[in-house]
Amino acid sequence: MAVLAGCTPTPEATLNTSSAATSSSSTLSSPGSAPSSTAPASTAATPSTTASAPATPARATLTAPTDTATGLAVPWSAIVLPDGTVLVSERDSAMVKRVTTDGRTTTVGTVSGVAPSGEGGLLGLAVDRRSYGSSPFLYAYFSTQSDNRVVRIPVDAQGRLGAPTAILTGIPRAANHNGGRVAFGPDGYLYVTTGDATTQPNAQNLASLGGKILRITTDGKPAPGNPFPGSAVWSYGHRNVQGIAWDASGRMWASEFGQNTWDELNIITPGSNYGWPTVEGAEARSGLVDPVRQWRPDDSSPSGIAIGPDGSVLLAALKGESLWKVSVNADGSTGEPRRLLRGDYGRLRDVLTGPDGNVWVVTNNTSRGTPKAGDDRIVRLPQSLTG
Ligand SMILES: [Ca+2]
Repeated sequence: MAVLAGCTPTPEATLNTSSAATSSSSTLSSPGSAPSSTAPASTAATPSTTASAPATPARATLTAPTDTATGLAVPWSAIVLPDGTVLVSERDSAMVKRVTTDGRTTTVGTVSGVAPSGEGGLLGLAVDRRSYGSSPFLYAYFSTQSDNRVVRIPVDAQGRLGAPTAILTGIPRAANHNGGRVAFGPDGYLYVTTGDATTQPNAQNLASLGGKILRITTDGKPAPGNPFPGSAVWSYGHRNVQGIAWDASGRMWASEFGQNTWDELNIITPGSNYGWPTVEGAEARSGLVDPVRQWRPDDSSPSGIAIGPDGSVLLAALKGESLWKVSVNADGSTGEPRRLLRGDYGRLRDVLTGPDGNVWVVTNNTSRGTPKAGDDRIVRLPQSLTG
């Protein structure tokens, strides 16, 4: 709490200063959103830790989906800093951009060392919300020519990115199945999702970092209490995980791309085997954990996930061009998935609770699919649509 309190006085000043410093790439959109009315809400809306459900203070009222940012090139991951600043990664440009609720977009840095190709490039972003005020670091997952890796990047007082330091290297990389989501759990450790890098045996090989969910310290070491001594592995038997989130009860949820048959939503427990490549989807095999929900890949292909304001799990679906909403009961059981936004915005890459308390989605039509004018975009969704 002390850390968060320390963050609150500066955000708008920081935002404005650095926006001016990098104004060449500024754009204005959403003419209906007056900066003066949205900025205070952005500042006030984020003092929560990852240990609890997303905060829902002073939720901004929207009557319809509203563009927050347009003209992004292959955006991949969007996160909210403790001061309400939203950052988004661009996979192929390796740029990190700041997006404000009133539609301004500025570049805060380009991550060096990224070698984009295929599904690889600059992928996930994360911040440790509890220490960000005293140690402002951004964490990122990206592909080099030879591996995928996690880096720590200092953020200066103007919000600009410094030089990255690699903390975890050697994650298998291929044209496809690179995983790439990173997020701090409620325990304060950094979770990293990887893919099998199209070498299926990686997923069952505990000596490989591929096909896993990893749990590490901010120095990249295996986190204390990991299930396999001396290992960063938290769970295994994954094909390609690109979405993780924790609900208010501390349950960890993960999305996973299927091969031909079943995409998955799993509840992750330490040391568990999620089956790939032995099984795809639920087969009730001894020793393998079944997904709690599954979809045909044409209907879903889920990347980023988030816990929505009402506690549901939200999944951003690429091929399915939808936002799937899965309600969660107190015992962790789930309701029948609801399909939102079907076809409205094309492929969806990520979903988050924005600093205005509403659900935001990030589209992915510029690398695959059919981009509309203004793609790729980040869209704020009204409560009437998402709950
Ligand atoms: Ca599975």
